[in-house]
Amino acid sequence: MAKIAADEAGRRLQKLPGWALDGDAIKRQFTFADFPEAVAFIVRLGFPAEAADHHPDLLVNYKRVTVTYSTHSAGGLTEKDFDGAAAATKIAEKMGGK
Ligand code: H2B
Repeated sequence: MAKIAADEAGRRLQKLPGWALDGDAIKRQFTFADFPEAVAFIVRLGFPAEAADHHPDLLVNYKRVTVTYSTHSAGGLTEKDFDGAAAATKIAEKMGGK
């Protein structure tokens, strides 16, 4: 899978509010109503991630979940990371995550 250059990554991030470049990755923190909702978000995101064979790094702090995507095999960002970020955003929004 082809790596996406930093300038192109910046353009794509404009369509993903809240997401930011973090080195070779993109990252966003979502806040949910409570801890179980934060964990439910992770479980829900797990299914499309597994289906796509593309797995985010996930960090839970109480009701906040930080989602980080990069393509390890490419050593940077690829299309799959932006697809994952869009999927995570959609799931979070459906759950009332902010
Ligand atoms: N997820 C991410 N984020 N990057 C990868 O390079 C990657 C992955 N590779 N999930 C996949 C699994 C690979 O290890 C398997 C064998 O397809």
